[in-house]
Amino acid sequence: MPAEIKTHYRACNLCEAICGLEIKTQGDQVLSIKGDKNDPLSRGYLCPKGTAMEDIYTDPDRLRQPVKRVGDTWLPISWDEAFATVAEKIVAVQQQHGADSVAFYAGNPNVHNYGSMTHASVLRKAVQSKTHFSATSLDQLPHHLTSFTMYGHQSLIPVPDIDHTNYMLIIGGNPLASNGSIMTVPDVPKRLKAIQQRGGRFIVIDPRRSETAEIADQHLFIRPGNDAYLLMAMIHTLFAENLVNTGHLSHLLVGLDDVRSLSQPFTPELAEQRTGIAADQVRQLARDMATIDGAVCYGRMGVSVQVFGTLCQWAIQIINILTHSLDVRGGLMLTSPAFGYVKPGESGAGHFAAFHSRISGLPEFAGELPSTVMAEEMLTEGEGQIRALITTAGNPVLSAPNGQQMDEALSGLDFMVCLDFYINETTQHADIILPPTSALEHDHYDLAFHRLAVHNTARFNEPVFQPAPGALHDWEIFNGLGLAIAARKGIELKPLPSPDKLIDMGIQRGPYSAAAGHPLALTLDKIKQHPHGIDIGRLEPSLPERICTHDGQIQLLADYLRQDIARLENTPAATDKDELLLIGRRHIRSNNSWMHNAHRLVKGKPRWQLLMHPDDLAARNLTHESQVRIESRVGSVQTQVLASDEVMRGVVSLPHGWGHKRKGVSLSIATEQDGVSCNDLTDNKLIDQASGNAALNGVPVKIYPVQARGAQA
Ligand SMILES: Nc1nc2c(c(=O)[nH]1)N[C@H]1C(S)=C(S)[C@@H](COP(=O)(O)OP(=O)(O)OC[C@H]3O[C@@H](n4cnc5c(=O)[nH]c(N)nc54)[C@H](O)[C@@H]3O)O[C@H]1N2
Ligand SMILES: Nc1nc2c(c(=O)[nH]1)N[C@H]1C(S)=C(S)[C@@H](COP(=O)(O)OP(=O)(O)OC[C@H]3O[C@@H](n4cnc5c(=O)[nH]c(N)nc54)[C@H](O)[C@@H]3O)O[C@H]1N2
Ligand code: SF4
Ligand SMILES: [Mo]
Repeated sequence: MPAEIKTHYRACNLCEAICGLEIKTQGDQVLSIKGDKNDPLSRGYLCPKGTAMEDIYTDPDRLRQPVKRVGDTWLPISWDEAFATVAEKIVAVQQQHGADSVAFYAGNPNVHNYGSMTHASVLRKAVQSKTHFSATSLDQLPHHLTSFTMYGHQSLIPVPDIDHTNYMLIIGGNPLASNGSIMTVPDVPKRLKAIQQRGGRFIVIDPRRSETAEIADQHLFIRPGNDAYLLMAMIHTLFAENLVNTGHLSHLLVGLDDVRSLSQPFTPELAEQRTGIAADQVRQLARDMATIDGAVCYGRMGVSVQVFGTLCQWAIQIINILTHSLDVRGGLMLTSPAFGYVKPGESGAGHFAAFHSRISGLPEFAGELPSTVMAEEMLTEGEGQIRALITTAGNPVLSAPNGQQMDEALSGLDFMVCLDFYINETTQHADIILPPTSALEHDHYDLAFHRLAVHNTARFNEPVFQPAPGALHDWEIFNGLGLAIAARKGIELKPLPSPDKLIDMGIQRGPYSAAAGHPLALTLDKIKQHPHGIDIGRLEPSLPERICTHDGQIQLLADYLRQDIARLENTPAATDKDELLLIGRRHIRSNNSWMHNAHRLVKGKPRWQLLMHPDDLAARNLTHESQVRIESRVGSVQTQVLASDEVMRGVVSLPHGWGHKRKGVSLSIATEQDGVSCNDLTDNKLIDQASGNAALNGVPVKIYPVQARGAQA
């Protein structure tokens, strides 16, 4: 008799949109994956990656058992042997070279997997090293630093109230491809269209006419890395034209006069010179922000991951504050999640510059050093050198700048262990790989992204499939490995209970609990009874009670910003006419570096080429679809160029996460794809100096023709 057909509801955890999926299965087969129409947040939306959840589950290349390296091959081993070997090696390295010689790198999917978030601490406590890196410093570190210094908590990050805004200024974000970031916004195409349908507008500022720019009311090109001039000039204009209105936050603002005086030199005319956006247009943007009711300014990767990333994110907060757009309907608002609600006294506020990296002296944030220094800390001999690495759900060889240097650094380690289910560009360097279950085999509650969602909801999902016999979840690996290391060191350490139990405790202490006197009296059990998710309401104004600074005031200007504003003032304009600025690109069918092994996502026309303006091609005697050599300070790659007026003159665009034809990679579909790694060009020394975040956008490159085979140079 054929197995029964079952219907499951499960959030997709591939990106920040956390769409609800309706998954039909029969036995261990997926029959269909569709958007869950009854999900109160995603309302039936899903993107092509949602259906690829099946491909991860069925992928024959996905590891299902721990493996250890033997020469150039991998030998399956038991969990007991794996944990014992890793414990022995880690403890030996620490005995010989010190506790901090073992480093951690945590990749992006950790925040999409609640068991990793709740349980990584067990392993950390056992290892006791203060050398931590993560994808945060290749991404949203400027947001955390800004929230930490202004509002007193790194996770008190307000998001656009997109469902009620009348004017949205999107700077360096492409939600139509990314489905939103630091703004959980499933169904973003409809939500953007709804702004226009209610008579509002949205404007995109981007060096590329992105998919989002295509449907915007207005798109303005901007020279990469220069947004800070635009934002400072908007602040300048708000003061100069007497447009400042700080509304209900007025009595909370510390440092307003300093902001005014520091913005003085940044005229719209200076912004025009640096950005290419006309001075009058700059003024108009400021006026619109100030005069339109329910306006919001939002900036993402393009402005976070560039040389003035922190200054940009700070200036965006300031613009919202000065135009009475913070904590008001249609503006930038705080979320009220059932778990992880940030209020004064909440742990994990963050700390900054408590210690610095050994070689470049970059500051830590919340206990992490910038990932741009990870390779140099491995390659530079001396006391404190990193000798072993634990990666969890990360692929720094393709994700961090100067990938070739990272490759070399990893190959020189004494020991490396990876929690990952693929043998990819990074994990191929490991001695042992510990593969967790895939997403459909474990339960799920989104810890990170309900906290950033444009509408408050809560949802718990049971596993779609039972895990294969003997398989372990990420959280069980953290428990098992942590205990094995602790036992070897003679430290007493207890395993943590399963993640669902931990979050139930959090929910029962949260704002919708009986303890808080809320009529919903939420518990995890109650949430479980609603597999589509529970609607817990729109975003509501919630300041000043939520501000976590020591005095309850909003600190408009931290000291490091004064230095950074001076740095902006003193940065000369670029003069090298041959130089082009490299920016990234995301595509709806791609997901960072690790979803290129799904046939349904990579089929069709290739998407890894370099985009270049026709005039820039002509100036170099290059033609559409020709092979070019791209050179940066750190490396050189060859790829195909496409002529495109999508990018502004002087700018080229190459997506990251490609370049799978590296030695040792065991991904049968991904390794068939052409394309090079953008991060073989991005520069580990090109950083946002305020935070140490990588500047992966706006990287200076030069481009040359590649001579056809046999042709004379
Ligand atoms: N040039 C350039 N570089 C960039 C960016 C850019 O825009 N341009 N973007 C940056 C950004 S925003 C980010 S977030 C980083 C991402 O950088 P990383 O986090 O380092 O890389 P990912 O590509 O997300 O790799 C994820 C890894 O996790 C594994 N994995 C997936 N799910 C799980 C799981 O549930 N458990 C475990 N244990 N492993 C899992 C995958 O197999 C893969 O190896 O890249 C950054 N790099
Ligand atoms: N399909 C898909 N979705 C994803 C991901 C993915 O890889 N694929 N990754 C996820 C992750 S980890 C993240 S962090 C988010 C990122 O989410 P987003 O930030 O929305 O995504 P990006 O496509 O990186 O958008 C950055 C935009 O900034 C522009 N830009 C580049 N340099 C500059 C500059 O100097 N100034 C300005 N103003 N703009 C600039 C780029 O052209 C691009 O359009 O997406 C998430 N969602
Ligand atoms: S937008 Fe796509 S990848 Fe992101 S959560 Fe939704 S279905 Fe998954
Ligand atoms: Mo990211």
